[in-house]
Amino acid sequence: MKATNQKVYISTAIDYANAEAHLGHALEKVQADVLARYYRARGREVFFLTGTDENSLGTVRAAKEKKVPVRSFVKEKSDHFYKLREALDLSFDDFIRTTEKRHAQAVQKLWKKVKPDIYLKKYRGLLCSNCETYFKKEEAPDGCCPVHGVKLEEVEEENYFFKLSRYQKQLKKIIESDELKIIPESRKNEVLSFINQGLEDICISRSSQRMQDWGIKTPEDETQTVWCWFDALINYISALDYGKDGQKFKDWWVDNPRKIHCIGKDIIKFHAVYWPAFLLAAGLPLPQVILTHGWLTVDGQKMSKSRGTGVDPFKLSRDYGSDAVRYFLLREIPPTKDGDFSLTKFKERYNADLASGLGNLFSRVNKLAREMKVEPGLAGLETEQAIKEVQQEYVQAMARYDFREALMSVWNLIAFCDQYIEQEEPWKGEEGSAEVVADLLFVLGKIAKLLQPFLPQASQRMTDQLAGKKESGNLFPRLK
Ligand code: ME8
Repeated sequence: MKATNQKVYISTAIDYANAEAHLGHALEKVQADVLARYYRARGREVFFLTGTDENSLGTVRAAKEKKVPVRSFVKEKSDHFYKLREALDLSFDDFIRTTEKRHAQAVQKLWKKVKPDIYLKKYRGLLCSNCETYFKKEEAPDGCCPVHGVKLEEVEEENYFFKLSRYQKQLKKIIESDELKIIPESRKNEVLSFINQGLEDICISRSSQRMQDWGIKTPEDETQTVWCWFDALINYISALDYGKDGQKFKDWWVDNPRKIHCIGKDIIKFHAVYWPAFLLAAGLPLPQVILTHGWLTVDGQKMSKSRGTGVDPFKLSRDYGSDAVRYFLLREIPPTKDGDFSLTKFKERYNADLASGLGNLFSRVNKLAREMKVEPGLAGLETEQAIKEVQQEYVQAMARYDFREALMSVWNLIAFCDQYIEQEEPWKGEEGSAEVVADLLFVLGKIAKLLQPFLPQASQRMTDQLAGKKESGNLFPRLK
C-alpha cells in the first residue's frame, strides 16, 4: 500500500461566528473527534480540521446589533468556538477562520479556476439573510426561510452565476455510484431526488454594497462579493494551502482518497451538490464521504440559540466533565438521526452507564486486585473469546460510522465482566481467584483502549492505574 493511502482527512462544518456555541454544534465536533482519534489509534495519519465561518452578512448584522466592529466581533466569537477544544477534549489539527489571508487566497484562486462556468445575470429573488440562500416562491409559501424561519427579503441584483446545471448528470452518477458516499442512505436519496428535480444555475456573488464591504471580493470585480457558501465550502482546501498550491494540498487532498466531511442534515445540499460541482468545475478530486448527522433537539425542536433552546456545552462540561458530555452525545443520540437532550436524560445515561456500569466495574476489580495483590495476566480462553467478539463488533460499527453501536459493543464487554465476577466470585479467595482477577484486569485494559476515542480522559486514567502509575480514584462519581 502506498504511504498516502494511510492518511485520513476529517473535517467538520465551520460554525457561523455570529452567536455562541450550543450543544448541537458540539455533537458534530465530537463525532469528528472520535473518528480522528479512532484512526490515529489504528496507526493512520490524520488531519482533523474545524473552524469558523466569518464572512456572511448575518455576521455583519450581528456585530452591528452589538455595536462592535465586525472584525473584533468575529475574533471574539471565533475564539469562543476554539475553546470547545478544551471543553470537549477535541484533538483537531488546525482551525481555519475564513477571514484569514490563506482562505481569501484560496477562494479567489478557485473562482478563477471555475471562471468558464461563471456568467453575469440580473436576478430577482427571495433571500434569507441567515443562510444567504435564494428561495423560490414555492419553496417558501409563507415567505419565510424553510430552514431558519426568518422573513425572506425580495432582492434584485446583478450577480455572478455558476453553471450548476451543467453538472447535473455527472453529480447524479457520482452520488448514485457512491463515488461520493453520502451517509445515511436516506440523505443520499434526498440529494438524488433534489438533483432529479433538475439543477438550476446558482448565484455565487452578492453586491459588495449590500454586503457592507465585508467578505471576499470577486477577483476581477470589486463591486461583487463572493457568496458566503462558495466562500465557506472552500475552507476544506484553503486550510491545506490550496491558495498557494502547498504540499499539504497535494498530500491531503489530491493524493489522498480518504476525505470525510462531517456535517449536519440542514447543509447537505451545499456539501453534496454545490461543493462537488465546484470541485468538478475546477478539475479537483472530490471528498469521499459526507457523514450527515441529525439535529440535537429539545422537546422535539431543533436546538438553536435564536429559538432560546441552546444548551451551553461549556457549562455542561464544567459541571460533569468532557467525557460525560461526549458520552451522552455519542451514546444517546443516534449518529445520523435527531435525538433529544434533557438534563434528566443526561443524568440517567451517566448514572446507568458511566457511574454504575464502567465506573463500578473498574473500582470493583481494582479493589479486588489490591486486596489480592494481583497483577494483570494473560486472558483466559473465555475472556479472550469475549474480547475478540466485541473487537469485531466495534470495528464493524466504526466502519459504518455508528458510534452508538461501537459503544454498545464495549458495554457488552462490561456486562460480560460483571457476569464473570458474579459467576466466579473471586472475593471468596478460592483456588483460581487470582487468575480471574488477573483476567479481569486484562479485559479492563482492552476496554480502556476501545474507549480511548470516545472517553479520552477516563481511558487515560484507567490505563495509568492499570500500569500502576497513578490511582484513578472514582472514574464517574454518581450524580444526584
Ligand atoms: O451552517 N443539532 O453554520 P452553523 C445538531 N457556517 N447540529 C447542529 C444543530 C443542532 N441543533 N445546530 C447546528 C453553518 N448544527 C455554516 C457551515 S460549512 C462549509 C459552513 C450544526 O453555525 C449544523 O448542522 O449554522 C452545521 O453542521 C454546524 O452545526 C454549523 O452550523
